Amino acid sequence: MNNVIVKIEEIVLRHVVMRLVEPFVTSFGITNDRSCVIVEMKTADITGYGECVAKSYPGYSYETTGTAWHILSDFLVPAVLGKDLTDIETFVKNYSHIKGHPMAKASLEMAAWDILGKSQNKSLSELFGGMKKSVEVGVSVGIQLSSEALVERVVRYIDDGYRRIKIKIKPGRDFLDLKAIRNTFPEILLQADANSAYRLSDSEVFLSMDELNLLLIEQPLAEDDIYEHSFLQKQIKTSICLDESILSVSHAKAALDLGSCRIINIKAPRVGGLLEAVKIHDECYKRDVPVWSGGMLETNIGRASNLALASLAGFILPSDISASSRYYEEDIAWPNFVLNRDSTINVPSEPGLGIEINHKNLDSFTVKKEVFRSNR
Ligand code: OSB
Ligand code: MG
Repeated sequence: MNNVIVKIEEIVLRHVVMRLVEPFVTSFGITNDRSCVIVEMKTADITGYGECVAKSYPGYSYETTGTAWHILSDFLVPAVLGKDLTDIETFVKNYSHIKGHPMAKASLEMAAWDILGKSQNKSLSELFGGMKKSVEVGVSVGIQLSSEALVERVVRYIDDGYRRIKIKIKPGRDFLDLKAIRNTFPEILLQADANSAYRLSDSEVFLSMDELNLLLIEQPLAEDDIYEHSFLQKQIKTSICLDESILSVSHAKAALDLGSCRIINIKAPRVGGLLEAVKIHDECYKRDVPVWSGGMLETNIGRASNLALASLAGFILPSDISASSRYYEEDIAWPNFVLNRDSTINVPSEPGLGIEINHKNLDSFTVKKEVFRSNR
């Protein structure tokens, strides 16, 4: 289908709230119910979906479900409504003058990718040039009540088939938690995520972790401390991986040039969308820097997007993309992603995101809805 002009006729925003199968505790707080904004974008023939991963509370970054709703409804949706969707580069130019708010932007872009894939009869993975049919994954384990409870939780995830464990850490719940897992599982692939809970003056605790044979330590210092991470990386043997600090390909270049990290966690929503995420992948691939896909407790919509991205060749470390059942009892889209016996999850191969909306569940989890129609 060449030169097909697909006008964006209508966009529907939904604020969705879903109960997690168990609370998720990090250094920045506890999540019981996860909020997100679901974007539904319609052309005459095709509907695409996107997920905005901003949560109800600004603990991971400044964006929230509320700010995303504001930025989408007042600025982003009006900037694209009535426009022709020809390719993603042109699509993002419609709102490139709007500063910040990467998660809001990424959700709109995700819906556009879904439409483009469906119109060209190609999966997102095919559009990106992804080679893998399945991707290696692990599980991200929240802070538990005690080290013993943590080990018990990890045992059950390992029984489920996860071969890589990431645990959340914070000051006072770090070395001993990691040591308890290492003692029980001397061989397991193990890593820690601090979500920026430490200062450079805490470097001693990270030095002590050098004996634990960790794959990586994720985002130990503040998100605006790319420079300070370079000093920490010089002091410790374990590789630092940056998450919150990397909002664009230029941040990635700066962090790698400075020696602030040796690994990058790529989350398309954190960097404004899949287009920028692929650019960061390409830059890292060129430099032989390993990347993996992070997660934001997505529904199956965002999970499909993460799997497509992680099918690219440079995603050589296990990603935070767990089976659907690790997150929600009931999801808003099919398929339910399952863990294969080799700790991998299959990449969707159907056109676009490769998912189908469960309208009954979507409606029942929606707490607010607004329809925007083009008058052009
Ligand atoms: O820092 O990687 C993170 C979840 C919410 C916010 C931040 C993070 C996370 C996770 C969960 O670690 C990963 C997942 O979706 O499985
Ligand atoms: Mg992280």
